[in-house]
Amino acid sequence: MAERMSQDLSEALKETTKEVHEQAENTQFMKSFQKGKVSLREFKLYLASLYYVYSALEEECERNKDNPVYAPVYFPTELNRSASLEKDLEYFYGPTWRREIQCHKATQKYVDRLHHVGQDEPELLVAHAYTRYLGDLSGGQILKAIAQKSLHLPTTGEGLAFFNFPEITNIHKFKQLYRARMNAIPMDAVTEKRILEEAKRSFLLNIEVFEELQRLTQGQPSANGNAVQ
Ligand code: VER
Repeated sequence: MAERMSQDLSEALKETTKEVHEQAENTQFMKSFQKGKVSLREFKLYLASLYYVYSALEEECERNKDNPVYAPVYFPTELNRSASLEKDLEYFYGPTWRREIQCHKATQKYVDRLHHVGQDEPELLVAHAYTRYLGDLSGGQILKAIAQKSLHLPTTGEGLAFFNFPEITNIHKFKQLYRARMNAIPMDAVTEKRILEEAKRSFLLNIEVFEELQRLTQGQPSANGNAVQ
């Protein structure tokens, strides 16, 4: 506790989420993703789930853009993912994509939490933004290369807009700026502790989404996105 109070939020977040990060990396879904064994069907469901998550996250970021507990890390031009996800979903599902996707239970639970936080506990929103956006700017870049290769996607980047951040010229520098901005958010020790807990919670919500995705696709392995049998 005492040492945490003198530590920057960015360092505390990294340290506190180390274990859940490992847990997330070791979910069956992420393990097969890393091995290049993700099927098109799984990838499509993953993007659909992310679409609901980012729509909720970005709606709440918008709501709190002038709130001092969130404003320093409000970077919509650089970070927003919902428009990129819409493009990817259109690429994979076609023009009727909105009617083809569904918000499954674990995704809905995550979405509900994001709205609750954005509306009732906005000081915790930074934890959710950290987990997703810094993750996308880190491991996400590894996953992009794997997805492109294993799903045989065009090198022109179609279907992979989610992983591209055209408004960020230097990812490393941007992450440093983001950390500095997180550290500049004024907060007391109790709030910092709640943010750290919320970050762990957001990882767990992601893990539940991956586990659900795995269950949804179990028994229906397919390389081309069509159900086998
Ligand atoms: Fe992670 N990640 N990650 N990651 N990540 C890094 C940093 C980082 C990696 C690799 C890396 C997730 O999954 C993966 C997150 C969040 C998340 C590296 C640095 C791999 C290879 C995978 C999956 C296979 C997931 C699922 C999440 C969250 C949902 C964050 C927040 C960070 C920044 C840590 C910090 O504070 O610097 C190589």
